[in-house]
Amino acid sequence: MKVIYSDKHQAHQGGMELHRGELVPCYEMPSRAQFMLDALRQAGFPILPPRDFAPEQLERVHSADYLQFLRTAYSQWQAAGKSGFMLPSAFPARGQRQDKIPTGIHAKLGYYSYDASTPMVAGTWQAVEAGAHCALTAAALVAEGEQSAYALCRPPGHHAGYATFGGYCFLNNAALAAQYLRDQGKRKVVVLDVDYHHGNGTQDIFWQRDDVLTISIHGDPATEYPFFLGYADEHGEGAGLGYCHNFPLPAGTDWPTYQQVLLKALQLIKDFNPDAMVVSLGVDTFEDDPISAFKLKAGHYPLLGAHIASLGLPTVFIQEGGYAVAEVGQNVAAVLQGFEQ
Ligand code: Q9C
Ligand code: ZN
Repeated sequence: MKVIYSDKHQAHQGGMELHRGELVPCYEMPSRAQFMLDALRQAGFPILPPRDFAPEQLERVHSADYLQFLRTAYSQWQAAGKSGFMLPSAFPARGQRQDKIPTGIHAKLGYYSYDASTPMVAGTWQAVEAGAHCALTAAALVAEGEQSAYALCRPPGHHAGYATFGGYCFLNNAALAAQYLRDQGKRKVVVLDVDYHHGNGTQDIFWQRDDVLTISIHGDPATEYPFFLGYADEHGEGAGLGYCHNFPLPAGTDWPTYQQVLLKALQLIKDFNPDAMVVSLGVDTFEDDPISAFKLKAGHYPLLGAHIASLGLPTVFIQEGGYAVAEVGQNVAAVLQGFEQ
């Protein structure tokens, strides 16, 4: 399968994040993409650049005012006389107004976000837009008839909601890919999220829809990011009721348990009978991931790929998390190789 990659991701280098209440160097760093690119190239996958897409393509899953904010946020920060990375620090909470957009950039950051783990810098928009174009290109290839494609997106996307950033994510690359497949005539699309963290942004975007099924297997939000979504009793709303499924799993989850749950998820997908699939592929389920608590080993990733392939669906893989920097490349390549066998 083709790998879509742009080196524009390098322009996004956050500096520091607030992680579990402590300011630490960003886990989501450029070398992640370099390790993935090296491993995929070595495994023989062809590497292609993204195509260009109209700006309106992003409005299919994000609000216009949010996109305008992302495009201009850093220049607003500079106009306020500030430099370096910027982090939100005040958020609208219970009992406060959700309908007022403050004027200062420091406050706008909080309006459009829900954590302080997602810094922005001067090159963030450039990187994020290129990543979204990688996802859309992979979706276009599959819409045009390829059985699969992989987008090496960095930063990741599945925590980005309709009008919110967080969890290192700004544009929801998986949602953009799923919507693109819908727009190109695939009638039903499933997004299967196997990143360690709940795909809250994807769930948010498709919450009221019955044409895109969202399924996420992840660390229990009672103890794991994003903490405030991803429980098993969330199933969608309105027309979307029944088209969302969450499988929160405890710390220490190993392959036998994971596989059992994966098989349940695959059965739900078969019952839905989609025309195409998007996989939010995080490899932070790895035993040595520094911010996660599952126990998958390198040898399990080809099995994960093979299970996904067993559905026989046209499939777009979108890169999400994975922070054991030296191993992410091998693990991602292993999933794709397992899928192709
Ligand atoms: N107190 C992805 O894997 N941790 N994102 C922040 C906040 C954020 C992970 C902790 C982890 C986000 C795509
Ligand atoms: Zn993750």
